[in-house]
Amino acid sequence: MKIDFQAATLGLIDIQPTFMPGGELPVPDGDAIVPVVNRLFGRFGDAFATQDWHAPNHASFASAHPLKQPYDTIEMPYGTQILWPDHAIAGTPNAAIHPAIDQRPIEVIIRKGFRPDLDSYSAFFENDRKTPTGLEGWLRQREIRSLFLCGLATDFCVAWSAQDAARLGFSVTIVQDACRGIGLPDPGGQTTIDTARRLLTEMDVTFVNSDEL
Ligand code: VGL
Ligand code: ZN
Repeated sequence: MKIDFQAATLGLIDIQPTFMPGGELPVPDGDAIVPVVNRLFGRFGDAFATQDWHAPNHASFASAHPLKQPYDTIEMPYGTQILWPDHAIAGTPNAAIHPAIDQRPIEVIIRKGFRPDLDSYSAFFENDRKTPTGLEGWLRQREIRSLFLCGLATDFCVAWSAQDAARLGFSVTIVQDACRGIGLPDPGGQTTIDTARRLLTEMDVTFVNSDEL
């Protein structure tokens, strides 16, 4: 694959133990991406990372809503919100970037979801799709035009980040063997992973394997 590595950066989305087996919101096989991501650093000049970073009692937690169970939905002022098990509690060890990730190449870390009443899947905007995280400014000032995304989960934070990046005019590639998804059921026997992939492909987001880079 021909890549202008000068203008490309690797984005690590929510590679936190809270989203891995043994964590609070485990993504199946989520820990398998750690060595793949470490190998990818060698190919890119720059890297950023995000961390999901919630207060206890965050509005996206089912436990914050009487009578609600994880994976139920509620209507928030900004739209429908899936309710999750408590996860990514700011400052806890499971909310850290996974300790086996080589952090030397990571130049900036964006934390998201820290407003108690507003969730944030995307690295660019909170779930109202308006409140910016500041990542766009960092990328533009660094003259980065092309993003390669990896992390957890493919169908939520990676997918929403890829969608926003494509809308903002960045060229977006998802390194699929460096991602894992949650896979909630979607209509038509599909999962949220299938739906995300279809939507992103329609938006010209490319999917590759790490050995193609
Ligand atoms: C995520 C659900 C809730 C993710 C974060 O990182 O994909 N998913 N919070
Ligand atoms: Zn979260």
